[in-house]
Amino acid sequence: MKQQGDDAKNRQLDEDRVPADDLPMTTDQGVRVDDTDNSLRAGLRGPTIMEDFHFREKITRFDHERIPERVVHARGAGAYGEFELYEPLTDLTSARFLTDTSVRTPVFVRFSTVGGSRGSADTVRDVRGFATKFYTSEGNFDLVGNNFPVFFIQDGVKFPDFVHAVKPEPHNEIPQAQSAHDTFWDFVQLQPETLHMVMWLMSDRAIPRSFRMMQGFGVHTFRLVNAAGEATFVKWHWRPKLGTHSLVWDEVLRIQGNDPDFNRRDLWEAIERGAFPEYDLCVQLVPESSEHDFEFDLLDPTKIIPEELVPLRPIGKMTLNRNPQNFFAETEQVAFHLGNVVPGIDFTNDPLLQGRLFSYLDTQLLRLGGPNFPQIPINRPLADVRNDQRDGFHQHLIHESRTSYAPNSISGGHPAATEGYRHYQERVDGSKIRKRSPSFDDHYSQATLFWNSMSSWEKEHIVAAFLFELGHVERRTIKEGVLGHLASIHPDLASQVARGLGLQAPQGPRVHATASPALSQADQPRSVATRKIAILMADGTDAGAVKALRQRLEEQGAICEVVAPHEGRVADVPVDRQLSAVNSVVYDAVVASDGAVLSQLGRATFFVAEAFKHGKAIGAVGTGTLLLDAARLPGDQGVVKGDDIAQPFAEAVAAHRFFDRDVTTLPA
Ligand code: HDD
Repeated sequence: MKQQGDDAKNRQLDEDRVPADDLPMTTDQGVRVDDTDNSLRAGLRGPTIMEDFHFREKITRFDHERIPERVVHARGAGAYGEFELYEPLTDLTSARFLTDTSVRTPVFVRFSTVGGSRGSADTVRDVRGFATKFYTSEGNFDLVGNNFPVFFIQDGVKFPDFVHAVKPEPHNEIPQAQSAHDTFWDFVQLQPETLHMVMWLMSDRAIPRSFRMMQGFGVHTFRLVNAAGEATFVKWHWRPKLGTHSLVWDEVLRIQGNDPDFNRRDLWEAIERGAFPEYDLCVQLVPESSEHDFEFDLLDPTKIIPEELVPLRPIGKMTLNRNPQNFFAETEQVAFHLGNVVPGIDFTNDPLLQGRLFSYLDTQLLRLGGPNFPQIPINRPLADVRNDQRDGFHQHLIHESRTSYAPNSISGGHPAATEGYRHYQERVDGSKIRKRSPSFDDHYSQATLFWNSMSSWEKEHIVAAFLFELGHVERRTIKEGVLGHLASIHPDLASQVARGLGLQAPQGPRVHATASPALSQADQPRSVATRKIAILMADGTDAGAVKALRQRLEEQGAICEVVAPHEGRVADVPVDRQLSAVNSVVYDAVVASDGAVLSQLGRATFFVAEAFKHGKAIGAVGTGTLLLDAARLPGDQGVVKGDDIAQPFAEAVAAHRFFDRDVTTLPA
């Protein structure tokens, strides 16, 4: 079966869609309902009567609306799209969607935070899930990754411990969606395999500007297997076309109140506008013969293969081009499973990967109420499903065959496919032991590599993050334990954190100076496209200048919103947001187009000063410079003023942030 774009999945979903209509209401049994506002009662002021089947059905359905939220990754947002292949990978894999460039494979992606409940804020310091379901013609392939390339632990058996430590503490369920508390840092100090991932968590990667500006990683080493049965190790990478960009911590704290749905809304609005998020799928390939050529173990999920050692090869592009129509039916009920692979893709013995192979199917059985969840529209493969598995809760199909066993001589049955999935024939030989390989022992070298690879502003942000987090830890012994590990990562990191905590950094061993420049976010693709710009206006603004600027920015794909002290219009320009209803934190950049009125308003000067503090591009046209003066900006890096600022301002916005500004004099 060949699929053209996501049409095939669309057509399949069409069969299950219930469009809005204004036909008369019925019960679930199809009986028309004449009144849904009043329960059946004995007399006008009498008790409700049991035989009111409509009341009973309506309330029962309401009582059962919730399913268990995911144990982790409870909060998420999804989108449909398609994957197209750049070049056939026939020498590496037999997977059809990776060998035929004429096939466009439908996908569904769910992005998520990890620690928070379903209703928690989007912009917390956390890992982001990046899970992709490829509906290939050979069955579903799920790439269940994160936006960090490593993980906290090396063995699946530690996952409940880790999750219990980072989740709210069990006695009072505080704090929500935060790692800044004793149990998380206690786990870190006692389990140093977490340290590399903790460095990522303390970096700006943990507060992405957008799901559209975030990398994704399969984390583990997987295998590609070609038609001849030959295997190659592979690491999966998603690279966003818009570059990898982050928010800043102070901004994040304010966004949580201003717009808890910040990342979810951003994804939704971009797709509604037709600004479809795009990601390259890249692979790092290692021949089986080179398995032991590295200083780390390829099976250790707390290690990356630095791009400088094994370059990334882009093999295809994913475009997200359609929003779901029903959050529950699609985004909540989607069930990912690391074990969903197609011929040509296989696993390795990474003990974390192996643990995950058990957990995902197990969790879906509870969350989705039984073994028939693959029949739910969002989970249903496009490939035909034929087997003798039957019955169970919520079976939707009526299997007509009189036999549900194989082999059978009565009604055909399902013969084994000649070209079915064949597991890679890896030779395995060993004694049963509960022990980790010594090749998993080094917990510091790559944490140091990460630190060494950061620019100076990224290092400052990491130190500030450690201080925020450890500043929320009550027990001094835990802080000291963490400091001990930081000293083994880098003396500069340890001493700066120790100073802030008023503690002494212990002496660590000598650390290496190797860096991997690809890990830094300092040099990213730049684009003004989809960046959100606030244009501050007030009565008296030169509307002509604003319109001209807006047109030039929008031609390049920017999204401009007019923010003014009141709703309605300023001159003949419609106001999008009222100044008291928004804050600078939900924008990427600000243009001041009036100073006469706005410089008298504390809210307006704060708007500009705050945007400056968060490193954002600031523009001024006309009397807008007066507003900048009133905001007392302590510098002019990324500040563009003049009559024709469109081009230089667009370039400043595309630069994302100006982190080298000295903002120490601005209020915290
Ligand atoms: Fe997991 C959900 C990613 C380790 C057990 N995981 C889940 C999701 C993502 C990841 C993106 C959300 C999927 C969705 O949107 O529905 N998990 C990872 C990555 C890991 C990882 C990249 C390490 C490399 N996970 C991991 C381990 C275990 C689990 C070691 C258990 C042994 N993960 C689960 C789960 C979840 C889950 C409990 C919760 C909800 C779900 O599966 O569907 O089974």
